[in-house]
Amino acid sequence: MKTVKFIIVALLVTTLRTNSFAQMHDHSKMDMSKTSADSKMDMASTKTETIKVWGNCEGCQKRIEKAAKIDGVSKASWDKDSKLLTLVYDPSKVKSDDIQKKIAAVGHDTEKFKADDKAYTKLPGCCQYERKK
Ligand SMILES: [Cu+2]
Repeated sequence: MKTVKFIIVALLVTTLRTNSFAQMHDHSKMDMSKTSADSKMDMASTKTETIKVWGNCEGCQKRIEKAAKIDGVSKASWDKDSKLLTLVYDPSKVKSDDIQKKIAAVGHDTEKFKADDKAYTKLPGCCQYERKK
């Protein structure tokens, strides 16, 4: 009788262990699928926008892109020929206006905001683009 009891207990313990391992596996699978679902949601919630930003040269490009890359902005790329800034950002974290204000603060006019006068006059000569009225 003792042996039979021992076997039953041993079987129970083994079964319980297997179950808990299986559960752990399930949890990790669940977490992984949740993470990938979340990143898919992030992809879906980004917005791409092109705005005009006044400037002249490569120095302007660096300044504009640096100023635009605030929290929530995943891409900022300005073209000195077309004067167009392509932004990819998360509209739940940051607004286009906020990004444009940052660019205006470093001395560059945008579609919506006029550059800070002091910042503009401090720009290197090559960067002093013709300002809009
Ligand atoms: Cu410049």
